[in-house]
Amino acid sequence: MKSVLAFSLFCVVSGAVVRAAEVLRPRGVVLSKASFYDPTRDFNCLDGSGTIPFSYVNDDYCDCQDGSDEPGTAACPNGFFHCTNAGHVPLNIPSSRVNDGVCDCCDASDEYASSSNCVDTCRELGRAAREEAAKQREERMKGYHLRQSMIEDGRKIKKEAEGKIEELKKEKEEAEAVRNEKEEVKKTAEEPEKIALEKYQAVEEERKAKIDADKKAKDEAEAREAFAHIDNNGDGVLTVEELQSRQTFDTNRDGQVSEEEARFYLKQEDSMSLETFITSGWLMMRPVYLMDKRMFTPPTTTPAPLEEGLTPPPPVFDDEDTYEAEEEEELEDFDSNLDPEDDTDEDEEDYELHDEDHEDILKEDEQKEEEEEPKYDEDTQKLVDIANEAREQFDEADRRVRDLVRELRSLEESQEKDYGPEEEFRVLEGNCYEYTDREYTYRLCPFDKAIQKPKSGHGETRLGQWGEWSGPEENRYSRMLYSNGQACWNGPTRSADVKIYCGTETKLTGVTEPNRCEYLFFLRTPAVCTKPEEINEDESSEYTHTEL
Ligand code: MAN
Repeated sequence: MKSVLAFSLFCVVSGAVVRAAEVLRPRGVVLSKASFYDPTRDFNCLDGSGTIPFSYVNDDYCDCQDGSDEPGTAACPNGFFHCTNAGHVPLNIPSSRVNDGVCDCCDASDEYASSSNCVDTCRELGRAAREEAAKQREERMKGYHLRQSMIEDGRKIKKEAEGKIEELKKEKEEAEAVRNEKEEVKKTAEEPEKIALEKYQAVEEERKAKIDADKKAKDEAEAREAFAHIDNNGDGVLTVEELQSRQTFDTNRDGQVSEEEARFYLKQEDSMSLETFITSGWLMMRPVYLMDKRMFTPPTTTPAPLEEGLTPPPPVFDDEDTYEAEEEEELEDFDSNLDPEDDTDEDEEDYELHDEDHEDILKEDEQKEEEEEPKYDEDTQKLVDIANEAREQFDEADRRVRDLVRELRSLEESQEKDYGPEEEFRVLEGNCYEYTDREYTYRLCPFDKAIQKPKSGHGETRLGQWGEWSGPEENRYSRMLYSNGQACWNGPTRSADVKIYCGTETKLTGVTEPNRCEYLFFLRTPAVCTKPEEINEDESSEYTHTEL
């Protein structure tokens, strides 16, 4: 069957596309191949597999191996039918779809001999498609313009950073000079100070030794006094029975001092001599003993072990009321024994040391320490003051140098990063973008890190640190890789691959985990918006013929 369609041919004349002439071509042939189908000559199969009379073209019998003799029928299994789809986009469909009852071409040309009643919808579809394309193009254009300002801003930041680096380098040099100067001053001031202090060294050692000895003597006196108090019969030995007679040692507060409780304080022995009491027993009993003497606030944690394997059980209070009632009785007894003049009617508040009391004690201690500070003669003190001042000044100058070095290093590191061929990504640094799915909130801080946070619960999982651009060679800046994240249980260290695509704002639009602990982020940003191609009005017209 021969079927030939008249069609328009376009040619370009001085840059404008104009309709030139009409050509004839068989049904289903793309315009660009029309010249191969010349009705005045035999037809050469396009693959060169044979030559047939032109009348065999579209005669519903497949002659050529490549199916090129049957562009408009379903005769060749490997052939293609071309729909021109005037008004929309041309299309090539497999020959088998010709006249199969399904409308494949919007111009209905594939169903010319079927009962499917296809209608030409190309104009409407084409219009809608063009509108959509125009919208997308507009977005792209907007993105492209935004990219230009990102480039501008990025370059500006880079330049400013360069300027800042120069400035910091100068400042650092100056600061180093100051520091060296201060170091000299310090050394000079420390020399005479050292000599002057040498003569105080022996005095100082003596003073410290005296403090230690005083403390030891005080502790021992305190121990002896307590021993005498507990040693009911005054025989110089503490026994299980004597400890049992003192409610103080009822550590579990069950109302009685068991043998076990008593023996604990006697280091598991039946008795304890004064000597052992002074060297170790007192250390164990002191906390509970003094607590009852209202001079000690029970520690909230277990006291440190006194000897290996010997940790006194912390005082146990069943409930506050019991403690108070029992303690009151005990304290009365205690007070009357030790300090008969003490008032025994103090209310419960007096059993505790309050924060203010603690502060007072600390202040007192500090004052004592200050009072105990060695005193130098006037000349030595002057030298010490001068050296102290020199040390302070040196420390300050040294700190300044270190701060500058740190600042400089971080700026230089930042300058070394690759922010894209035109610095367009630089403005993203310092910002973070989030995306939340059903389980997690993901955060991407470009050029820094990628994070995962469970929606319920606390803590963050580091998915990776900024690594490198990882797009294909021809489009390297289309992907970022954040690697070396937290190790995955029985798996790799976590990593995040970031796919970047054009949009009018920078936004994280999705995150998936295609493989366990390997994350895929989708980042939209104008930074990758290229300029959309110019649309040639005529090319977009309904008579465009492009082979797909
Ligand atoms: C956490 C999350 C998940 C990850 C598992 C792996 O639950 O980081 O994304 O798949 O750990 O054990």
